[in-house]
Amino acid sequence: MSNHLFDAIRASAKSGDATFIETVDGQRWTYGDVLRLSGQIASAIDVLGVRPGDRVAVQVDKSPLALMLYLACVRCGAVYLPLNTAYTLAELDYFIDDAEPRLVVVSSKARAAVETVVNRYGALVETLDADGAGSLMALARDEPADFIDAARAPDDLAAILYTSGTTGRSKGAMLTHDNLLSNAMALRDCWHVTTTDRLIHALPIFHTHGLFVATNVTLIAGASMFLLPKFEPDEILSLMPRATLMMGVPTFYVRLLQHEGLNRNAVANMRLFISGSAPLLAETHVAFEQRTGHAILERYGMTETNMNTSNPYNGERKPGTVGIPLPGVAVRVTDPVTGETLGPDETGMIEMKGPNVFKGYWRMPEKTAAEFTKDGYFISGDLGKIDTAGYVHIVGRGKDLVISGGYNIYPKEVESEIDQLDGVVESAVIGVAHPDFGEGVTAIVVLKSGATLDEKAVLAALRNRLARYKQPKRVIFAEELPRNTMGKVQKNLLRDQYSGLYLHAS
Ligand code: MLC
Ligand code: AMP
Repeated sequence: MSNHLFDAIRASAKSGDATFIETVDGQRWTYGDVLRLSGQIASAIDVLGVRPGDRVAVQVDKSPLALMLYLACVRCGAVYLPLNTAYTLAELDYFIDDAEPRLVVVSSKARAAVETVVNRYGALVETLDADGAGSLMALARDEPADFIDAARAPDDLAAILYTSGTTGRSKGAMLTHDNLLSNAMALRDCWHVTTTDRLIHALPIFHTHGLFVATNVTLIAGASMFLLPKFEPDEILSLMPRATLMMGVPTFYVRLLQHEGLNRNAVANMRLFISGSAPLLAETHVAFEQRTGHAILERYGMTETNMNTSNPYNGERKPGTVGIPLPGVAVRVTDPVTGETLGPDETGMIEMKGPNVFKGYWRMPEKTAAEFTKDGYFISGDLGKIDTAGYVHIVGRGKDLVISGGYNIYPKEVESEIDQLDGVVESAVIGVAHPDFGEGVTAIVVLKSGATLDEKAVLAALRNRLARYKQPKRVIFAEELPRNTMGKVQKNLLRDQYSGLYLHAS
């Protein structure tokens, strides 16, 4: 029987002895381990009653076994649903309610609290810790490794990744086996990734970047990686002499540039540095090239579409652009009002179509239909242009979204929480230029007369409601919010007014 994504991964794991992962404490996980452990975990999940098409929600710390769990889900036909470890119980509740997973896997320390939420929905709860402790591996260890993979066609779901909504609640982007496989193969070829490559993997594994771009490309190329629990500049510099490749969000590069150890000597063994998930400032690109001799390769993607464009491996990597469409992916810029396709250098809505583009939002057919054009292009919400050489430039966003350190924050979600607080009339949440995170989440709040709320009190009230990265870095009080004649809050004026707020932050 054929399992579209895993068959391809299996084919790349030609030598069982080849390394897939090395951890910072020197432990090595081979491709043979990948087949064995993912098979045992798939058997355990099967015994628990998870059937093809069932969702498996996972909120665990980053570890090699967490990746084996992802692969086990692919093998048994389950739909993998990774959740940011920073999500609070209030946030988790929504995802479990919406996705109705059969199984929820969390860390041992979170089990009791998570069960208070999950028990309401009748899902099973198992635990997995970074060191392999927990109930899931206790079950898996006694299972056979030669699991027979569930048959999965290219169009079957492999994963659901939630992306917050600009209006209303988060939407689950449904990604198929072929969305993931076609994109991993395109990126492997575009970036010339081979078995001799070793990737520095310091990204979280609950988003497209760390899970699909970094991990799937490594697997499909039969390459290896250093799997780090988190971004740590000292550690990354110490690994560079044994690595060839790094993928990161712009904050990684900003922070590496602040490290005095970053120089040509330190990167002598490195072949390629890749950036994405948020805009890389041209000045960061230039500074990095001056210090290291490496032109960072910037690419552009989204949860819904995987990767769409990339600067070339050979050829000019233009700072401030996200490169040209990947093979098989069509990208165009249209007039946001008429929908007409625009010519070179004209700014409009970026739209894309191809095998990378998702199947739709989980149980939201109307929202799905609204995000596609009649001729099947996905409307990205990003504004940009394509220059005469075919390079895509992202010049802004048509959607109200803040990107902080590569994480998306939808202002509406934060505003709704603030507006519920006693004493608040209304609020506007904006992204303000931040030297470390790219944009800093900033709340402008209007209080009722006589209300005594201060910045500390607002932040304290949000602590258990929103993941830490969504919480404002600053809360500013104003008499009123600027509005246009239609009554719409003019966030552009607020962004201008507070543009210098974080200038001296680090
Ligand atoms: C952490 N904090 C953040 C934050 N990350 N605040 C805002 N934005 C962020 N991204 C909080 C911490 O909780 C902490 O709060 C304080 O800010 C400072 O933390 P830190 O120690 O400096 O943060 P650190 O752990 O080093 O994390 C920063 C980071 C991390 C940039 C390394 O956020 C990261 O790995 N980002 C990558 C996100 C990513 O993978 N995105 C891809 C999405 S996929 P306190 O209160 O404790 O001080 C996608 C599609 C595509 O977009 O194209 O790829
Ligand atoms: P997410 O929903 O987390 O997948 O984030 C996707 C969004 O991140 C895109 O719609 C863009 O706005 C942004 N993004 C991703 N890569 C880049 C990039 N290289 N430059 C600018 N913005 C980017």
